[in-house]
Amino acid sequence: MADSSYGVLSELETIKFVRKIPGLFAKNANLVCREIGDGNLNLVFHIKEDSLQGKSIIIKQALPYARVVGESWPLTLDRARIESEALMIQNTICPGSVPQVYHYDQELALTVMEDLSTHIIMRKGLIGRKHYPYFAKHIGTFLARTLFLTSDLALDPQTKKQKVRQFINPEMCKITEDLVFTDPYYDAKTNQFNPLIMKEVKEIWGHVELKLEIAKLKERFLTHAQALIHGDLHTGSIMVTEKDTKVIDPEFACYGPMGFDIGAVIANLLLNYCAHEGHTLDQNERLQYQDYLLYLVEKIWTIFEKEFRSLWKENAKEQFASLQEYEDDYLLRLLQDTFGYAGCKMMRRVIGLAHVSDLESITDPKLREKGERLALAIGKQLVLKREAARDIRNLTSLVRNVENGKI
Ligand code: SR1
Ligand code: MG
Repeated sequence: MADSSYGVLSELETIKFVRKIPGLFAKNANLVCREIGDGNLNLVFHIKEDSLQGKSIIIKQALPYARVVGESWPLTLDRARIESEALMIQNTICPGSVPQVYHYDQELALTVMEDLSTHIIMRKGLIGRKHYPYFAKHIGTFLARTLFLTSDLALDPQTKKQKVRQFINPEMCKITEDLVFTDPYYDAKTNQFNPLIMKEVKEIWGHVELKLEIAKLKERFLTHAQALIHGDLHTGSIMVTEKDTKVIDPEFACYGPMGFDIGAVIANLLLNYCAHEGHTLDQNERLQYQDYLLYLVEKIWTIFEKEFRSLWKENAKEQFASLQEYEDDYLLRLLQDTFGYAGCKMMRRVIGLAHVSDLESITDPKLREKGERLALAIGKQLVLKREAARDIRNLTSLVRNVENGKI
């Protein structure tokens, strides 16, 4: 591997690389490295000092293609820059909410960052019906702070436009445009879904009113540079302990609609809700956990709204910010976007290329179809009814009504 050009690192090369970074490990430290990545796109190396209490770090290296598909799907290495710069901004705006970045190497498209081995991927915890008492507070605050403080509400227009330029991320956005907003709504080659739900999928492909609403939401994603969004904020991009929450993987970050991030968190809690139709066969246990998930959804929005309004009062620079009607209208539009994007994100995970392990880990397709059908039905209604939304409780009652066959 030449010093000044990109090359995919082996575990041994990764050890050699970290030894050269000043201040990370002692000169003679005995280092052990393991590639542990199981995501769709990158290599992830865990490097640890081979001693009790030994220090450890993570190195994430972007591959020049999507790992999940292979070399036939080339992908920009610039996503490593986007990720490291987004992490640094998020850590400044909302300290401790993301892994700390120790080093970024442009040539090798890699970021050296804090090891979060004490945390687990939240999706796994939710499949195991775990409770996270601080999660709503943490993620509601993260969303409010990162979205408000990177928007035109808080930044002067010049600074904001420089940030828009810094986070131009066309290749990663194209993945979202295709996989979230386009392919699931027609018979695209990339789609993959359980043949047992063919009828429901075809109903979606033929639903003109629904496709019109998806087209509007896609257009808004393409054109509405509202705030620096994470861009892929599902529960696989969140690591948790009972007391702590860390948001990871902002390689899809770009300027986009705030509701896209809020909707992503909510969609993934609802996908988990649907998956318990197959995972948790004891009805009492299932209903209890599903109630908990809906409680989380309401609490996340409530905390988000409270924090967003308080940032508005204290930090808004926009001249019209003192107009109470503008603040209320802004929040209402955010809520409606949240409904819409949550709906899109639920349907894409059932029909499109990339699924979620909440549903995929139900190996029997007959058992899985119930949750998949429910996810499609909820997703569809969230998109169709979004303009009628006035309150987050409209969302949780929509979920219950769909489940009870009332809509
Ligand atoms: C090829 S990438 C597929 C999906 O994985 C990521 O987590 C994003 O959600 C993307 O759409
Ligand atoms: Mg990711």
